[in-house]
Amino acid sequence: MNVKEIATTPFDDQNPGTSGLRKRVSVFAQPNYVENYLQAIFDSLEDFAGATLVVGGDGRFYNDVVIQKTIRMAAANGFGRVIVGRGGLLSTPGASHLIRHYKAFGGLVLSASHNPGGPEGDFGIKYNVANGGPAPEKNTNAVYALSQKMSRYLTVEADDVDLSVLGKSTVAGMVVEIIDPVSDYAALMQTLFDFDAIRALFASGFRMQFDAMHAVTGPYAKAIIEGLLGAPEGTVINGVPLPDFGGGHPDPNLVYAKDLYDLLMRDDGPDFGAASDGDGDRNLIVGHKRFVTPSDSLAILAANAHLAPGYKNGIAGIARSMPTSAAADRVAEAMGIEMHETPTGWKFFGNLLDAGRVTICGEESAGTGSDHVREKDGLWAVLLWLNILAVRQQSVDAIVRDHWAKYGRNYYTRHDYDEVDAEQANGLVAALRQKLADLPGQVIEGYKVTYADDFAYHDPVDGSSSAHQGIRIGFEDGSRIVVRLSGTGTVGATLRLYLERYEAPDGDHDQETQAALQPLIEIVEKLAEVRRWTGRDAPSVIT
Ligand code: VG1
Ligand code: CO
Repeated sequence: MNVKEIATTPFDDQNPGTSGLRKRVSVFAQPNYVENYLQAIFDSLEDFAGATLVVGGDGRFYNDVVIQKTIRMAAANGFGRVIVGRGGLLSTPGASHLIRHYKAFGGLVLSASHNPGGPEGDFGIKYNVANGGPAPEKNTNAVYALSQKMSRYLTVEADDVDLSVLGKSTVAGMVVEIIDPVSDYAALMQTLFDFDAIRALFASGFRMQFDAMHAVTGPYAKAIIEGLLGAPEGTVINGVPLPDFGGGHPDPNLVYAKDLYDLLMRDDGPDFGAASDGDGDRNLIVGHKRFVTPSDSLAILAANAHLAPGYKNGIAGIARSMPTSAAADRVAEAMGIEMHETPTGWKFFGNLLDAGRVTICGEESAGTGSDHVREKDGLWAVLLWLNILAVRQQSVDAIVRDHWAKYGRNYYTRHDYDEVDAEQANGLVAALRQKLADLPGQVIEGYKVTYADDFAYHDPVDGSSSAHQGIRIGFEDGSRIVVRLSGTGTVGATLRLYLERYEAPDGDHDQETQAALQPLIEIVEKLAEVRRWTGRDAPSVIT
């Protein structure tokens, strides 16, 4: 093999955040930028000669360019085989499954998830390890350190591989295998869910709308929901992945999936609505006249998972990210199983899943998943909901209300302030941190503070620690305020405020969410002084 060693300059950039490196396409398109990052990843790995690497992305602009670079560099660095999804497409959970299924050394997932795509949009690169999950912090820190002192990268001279044709070819001696992105994933889903029961549900006239947002889940949802499960054609909309996601923002929330939400709120709307994000790891669940918050969805899925064949023996435990509401905690308590609170980002669930301590995990940001892969999985959540609906023969609204009547309701909202000046955002957090020690015991607007800290996580499996994961302020009645800065934004800083209030099983479950949380919205303004620090009157996005 004719390996070329090409001189380059250090990769002068910040430490990749919550999920790999995310930047504007214009940043990735700088000379040697992608090469430096990929080489830093490869240099951080050991003993992979001849091993398999899984590569694919959400189909956004620049996906194909980076895949061709990756293939040449993987060959030069000594991989034996690269598995690529046809058209360069792989959803994040799909890639996670392939890494596990084909016992690959790892994988590269090319996506900026829910961030907009296109020449003016964002791109991203994330490395996943052999268990199928995002590289843990010790690996990402090592990649970052190496990226700061790059002096060369390795590549080979070779033509582009035709990504549209299934089958095997070789690049400088390395096997390149183009596979159907959907089939292995669809087979896995059939081992977990009762496809016959869901098929019967659709056959009975149950109506659903799935919005793939012109992102990667289109082909998956069409093959599984309309194909295997027999839902009528047209159930999946925006099902063709486009490099710019059709100009949309592939974030399945109440702002960017508003059309779907509005449809479900109509008297004649369908029974069930769902959407997924750019790379297919998030999910939005809306029943007829009932939006399900991701935190509630996690709790409800955990409480009902045993209704699906893949979980019929029950679940070992639940994990949720720290800002996610405590709704799932009540389910774990009632079931007498382990409950874990981890920092934001899926990488923190990996050890717990590998150790068999938890089966279901979730985040307030519309991510839910289980031990079937090591990423959150949008379609998996949708299929589990469908399986539960098929067995219980109740509406989404009835299931949600039953849940609240049994466990109580955690009113929950997240307020995001996008593209805030980074200095102002850091100033706000630093000032709030200063106040924490004095808060416990204080009564603010009638709410008594029981604890206030900067969340630090101690991984019970490998003993590692992660500090400064967000500010938590807890109140006597179970209410909570969380303040943290995003690790996935690409412009300035994104400030996130998370507010939660608990209402007992026999309490009032019919309040409007923002109204129910108004006292906490006022308390967080008082403590964090968001208006003063950011100059903003209102959040950019409320979910
Ligand atoms: C956000 C979410 C977090 C999620 C992460 C990646 O991170 O809050 O829960 O794990 O995105 O999701 P942050 O640091 O911006 O709050 V995905 O679907 O964009 O890979
Ligand atoms: Co995503």
